[in-house]
Amino acid sequence: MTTLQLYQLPGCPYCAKVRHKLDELGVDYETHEVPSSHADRTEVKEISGQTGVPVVVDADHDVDGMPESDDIVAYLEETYGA
Ligand SMILES: N[C@@H](CCC(=O)N[C@@H](CS)C(=O)NCC(=O)O)C(=O)O
Repeated sequence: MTTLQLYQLPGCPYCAKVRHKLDELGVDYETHEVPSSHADRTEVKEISGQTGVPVVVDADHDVDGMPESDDIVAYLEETYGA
């Protein structure tokens, strides 16, 4: 089983929303802090096609770079909810 990866920034409310959902659902995850400069967010751009965070990679479910916190929360509920 591969650990879910969360690309995020400290102080980002959208990222906090996703972390709270992950904690609520008891999903293990690793965080990756992206650079504050958009120009330097090459990794997150490569995996998701854009530079905003949060972005989730969940290899076990073939999710290789999902942006948009609302979409991520819906995905987490659908995949890991009761
Ligand atoms: N609608 C997005 C907004 C995300 C957002 O604005 N994230 C900020 C950090 S708190 C960011 O990365 N902004 C840069 C950008 O949107 O490219 C979501 O809900 O995920």
